[in-house]
Amino acid sequence: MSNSRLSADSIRGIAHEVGFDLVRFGPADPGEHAEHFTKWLDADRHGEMNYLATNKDRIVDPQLWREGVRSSISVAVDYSGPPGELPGGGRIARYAVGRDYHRWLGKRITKLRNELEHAGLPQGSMKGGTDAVPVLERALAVRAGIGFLAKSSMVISPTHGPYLQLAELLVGEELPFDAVSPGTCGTCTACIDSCPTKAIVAPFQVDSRRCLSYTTIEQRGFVDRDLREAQGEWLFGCDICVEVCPFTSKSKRRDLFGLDRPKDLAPHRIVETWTLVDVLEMDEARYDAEFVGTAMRRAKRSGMRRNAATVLGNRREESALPALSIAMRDNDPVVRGHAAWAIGRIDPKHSALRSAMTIEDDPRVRDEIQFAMHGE
Ligand code: B12
Ligand code: SF4
Ligand code: SF4
Repeated sequence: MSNSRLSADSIRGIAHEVGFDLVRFGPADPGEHAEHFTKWLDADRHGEMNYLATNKDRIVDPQLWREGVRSSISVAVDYSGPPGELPGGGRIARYAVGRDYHRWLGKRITKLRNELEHAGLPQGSMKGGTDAVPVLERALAVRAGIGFLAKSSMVISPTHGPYLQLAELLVGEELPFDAVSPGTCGTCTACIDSCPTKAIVAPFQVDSRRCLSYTTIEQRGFVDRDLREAQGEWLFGCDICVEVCPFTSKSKRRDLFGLDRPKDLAPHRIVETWTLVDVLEMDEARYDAEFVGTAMRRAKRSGMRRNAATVLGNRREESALPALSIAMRDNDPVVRGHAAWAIGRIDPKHSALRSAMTIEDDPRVRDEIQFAMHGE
């Protein structure tokens, strides 16, 4: 290793100490993955995530993000654990059940950066983060040997499985790159076959516009009607392509080994105590007070209430009809429209639909009410 007083083993030791389960070194650029990414953008598979297209140049060329970076210290935390389920129904993807990982994982990356500076790496040459960074984190992780790229497009570690949150610190040092990870999907297609919306359109390729992780989190406004039933129980995100993966049960996951879950991953009180009706009914003040510090804030209040209505409809939850009827008079047309859809699934002849039709003036909501009552 050039330009550094630190050995590769010391860097690894510091990163493990800071709290990363996997630490590998690889190139600081995405290599051939850059082309896959630009093709994906060209096919509009990013939907409304315009920040990906806007940052395209920096994403494919990390030198534009921080000049002089040569290596990536790619790290991962195993976030496996029990499914996130609200009492009475509604599922939250595992990555979002605890504190917002952008915060706690971001803090670990900052700590790693500070510790490495303290140990001798020049601070100015480092740039890092997690998720909300203009880098292809999966590409860097694969190139560093954290895991292999699977058909679901998840990076899977043969030892720790797919429940990995990725982060990275790009540095100006020439670190000794690790070997690429062993492991392959072989002939398995379980994730492709099980995806409820057929979002994995080809091996390694996800069309966000169909992925529940996009429609329930990133997408604003109305969700296409033909994707709502497939949303099933999912209130926020989706874990199906990971749950069905054979590497999930084969791996040394934290939960299978009875290891302590870090407190950051402990389920938030919303996940432990709220019902779907609570989510549907929450006002702005309650949303602000309770959702602060959770990754679920990404969906915004409107998105969470929309999702709650959809799941209540999928559950055909008759006891939710009074709350859904009140939601038909909400200020938010997205909530009104999805509440109408949900009522239609439970009781298409319900009086709330007829009375809402007499006063509704938003054409999209009128269309939803019409569909709820008559299926057309
Ligand atoms: C946008 C985004 C999404 C989008 C699009 C995902 C996608 N697969 O395209 C949506 C909202 C759908 C999403 C969903 C999820 N995401 Co996401 N997401 C991101 C984000 C912000 C950018 C990724 C991106 O640019 N996607 C565009 C595609 C083209 O790139 P990619 O996802 O890296 O996929 C690679 C391969 O697909 C390959 N490829 C593409 N086409 C082809 C074709 C061929 C032939 C080949 C060989 C390869 C290939 O090239 C890509 C680059 O390496 C990253 C964070 C980051 N900064 O990287 C997190 C990230 C990828 N997401 C993550 C997670 C955890 C999830 C979810 C599990 C969350 C959930 N439970 O709800 C789901 C999983 C869905 C899935 N099967 O991918 C983790 C991945 C962890 C891991 N072990 O892989 C990341 C790294 C965040 C993090 N810091 O932990 N996500
Ligand atoms: S997260 Fe769910 S919807 Fe998205 S690709 Fe995986 S199984 Fe399909
Ligand atoms: S379910 Fe099968 S095809 Fe999909 S990622 Fe896992 S091993 Fe690969």
